[in-house]
Amino acid sequence: MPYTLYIGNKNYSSWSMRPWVVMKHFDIQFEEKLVRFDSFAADSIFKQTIVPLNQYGTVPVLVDNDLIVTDTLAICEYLADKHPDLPLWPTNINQRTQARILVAKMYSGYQHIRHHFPMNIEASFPEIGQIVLRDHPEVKKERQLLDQSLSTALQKSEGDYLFGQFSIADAFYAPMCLRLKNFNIPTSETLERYIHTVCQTKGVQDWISDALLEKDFIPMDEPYRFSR
Ligand SMILES: N[C@@H](CCC(=O)N[C@@H](CS)C(=O)NCC(=O)O)C(=O)O
Repeated sequence: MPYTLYIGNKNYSSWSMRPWVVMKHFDIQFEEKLVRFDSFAADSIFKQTIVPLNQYGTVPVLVDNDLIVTDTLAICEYLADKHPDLPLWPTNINQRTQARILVAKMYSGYQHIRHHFPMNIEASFPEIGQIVLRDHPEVKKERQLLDQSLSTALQKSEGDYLFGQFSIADAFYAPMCLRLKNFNIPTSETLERYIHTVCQTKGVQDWISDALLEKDFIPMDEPYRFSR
C-alpha cells in the first residue's frame, strides 16, 4: 500500500510542501490528503481531521500502514531510512552532515523572516518586503545569514543544488526561496540563481502549479490584505 501524506493548503503550508516535494522528486508513490485550513480552532474540520492522527494538530503527517509519522523532519528522515537506495540525503558523509546542519538551521532558525514573510505562493508583496527590511534590522540580519550560508554551500557544490543533486536540504529551503521571491527580497547572484533552479525543479513546479489553482483565500494566513 502506498503512503498517505496529509497536507494543508498548498498556497500557504510551507511545512507540508517539504516532504511532498521530496516524495515527488524521488518518485516515491503516495496518496495526498489535503485538509483545508478552515481554521485552527479545536472544532475546525482541520483539527478534527488531524488531531486523531497527530496530537500536536499540525500537518504534514505521513501514514505508512499502521505507522503514523508526524513532523516534517521526522517524515523526511523516515523516508530516507525506508529508501536507502535513493539519495534523499547526500551520499558523502561530510556533505550529509553539512546538509543536516542547514536543515537544522532552517528548522529552528530564521524566525523573523518566517514571521514577516509568510509563504503565499500566488501573491506578490514587493513593497512590504522593502518596508520590512527598512524597519526590521533583525530581518535584515537573518537575510544576510541566510544568503551567506546558502551561498557558501552553493559555491562548494558540484551541481546546481546545495550539495550537487537535489536532496532533503533543497526541499527544506524551497519555501524560503518562494518567500524571498514573492516579497522581492534582494539576494546575491549565487542565491538568485539557486532560487531560479529550485523553482524550476519538477516537484517544486508541480506544487506551485497546484497552489496557483487553489484560489482559496484564508484570512488567518493573509496578514497583509483582506482579499485576493
Ligand atoms: N514542526 C512542525 C510544524 C508544522 C506546522 O506548524 N504546520 C502548520 C501548517 S504549515 C500547521 O499545521 N499549523 C496548525 C496549527 O498551528 O495549529 C512540522 O515540521 O511538521
